[in-house]
Amino acid sequence: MTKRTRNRDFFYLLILIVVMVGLPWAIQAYDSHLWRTKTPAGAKVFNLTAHSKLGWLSGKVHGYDAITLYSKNKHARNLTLEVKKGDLVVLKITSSDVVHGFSLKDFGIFIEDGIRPGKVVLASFKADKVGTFTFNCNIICGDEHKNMQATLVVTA
Ligand SMILES: [Cu+2]
Repeated sequence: MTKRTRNRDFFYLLILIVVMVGLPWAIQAYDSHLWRTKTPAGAKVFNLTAHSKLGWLSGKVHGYDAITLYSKNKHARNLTLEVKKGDLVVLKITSSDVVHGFSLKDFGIFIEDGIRPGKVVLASFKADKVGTFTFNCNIICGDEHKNMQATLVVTA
């Protein structure tokens, strides 16, 4: 191997590393930039994942993680979200398996056209009343559909 081919190989390796590190970074940066424009400053942002067996999970959970991490951890299921009165709440909702819906009827939010795996649907509202509210799935998604309920607590 001559010095010249070694330099060239090194150059290509460098490009490969830049692409492999830079591309995910750029996608991440672009993604968070997009979300920043959609979520006003000061908003309480929650990630929610719907799962047809486990209910509402906290965070953005992939299907395989839902099964391995959450099936043993009952506390992770059907979570409770807590906010204060006056908070602007943004829910970033996704699915880990089938098509789900979302309804939080006390705040007039109904998503019936589907929450699909790999897609994030936004729901935002102002928590303008104190109390304990239930949100659920409004698309029949399986045997456990009726148990897909979770709680929003708005404190004074
Ligand atoms: Cu569902």
